Amino acid sequence: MKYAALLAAGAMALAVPAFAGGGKSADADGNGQITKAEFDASTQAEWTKHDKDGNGQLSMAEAGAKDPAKWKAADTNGDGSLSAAEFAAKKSAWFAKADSNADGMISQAEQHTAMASKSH
Ligand SMILES: [Ca+2]
Ligand SMILES: [Ca+2]
Ligand SMILES: [Ca+2]
Repeated sequence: MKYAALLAAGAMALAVPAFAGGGKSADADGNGQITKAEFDASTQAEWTKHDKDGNGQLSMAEAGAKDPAKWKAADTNGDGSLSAAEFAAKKSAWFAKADSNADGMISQAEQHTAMASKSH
């Protein structure tokens, strides 16, 4: 009986995710620079993740958006939800703004600056 309990405990330990600090980071190769390709891939993944009903449109509720004004600005065709293209356009604008030295990559410093200046 004791053995079974130990095995069960072992199995539970294995079930705990092994990776710590699991990244939402777009820096897929972990070199400290986010290229536009990495950024686009991450944007796509993020959009897909948020589109919970899979209807190809991201509603404000699905995205958990807190700022209706910003949402409306991104919703360029004004239908109340963001298509993948609208979402990508909004993200691309952020990328261009964050890439302050315009080398096509977001360094950690640039990322930090962009996050810090982001108002909620
Ligand atoms: Ca949706
Ligand atoms: Ca729209
Ligand atoms: Ca840069």
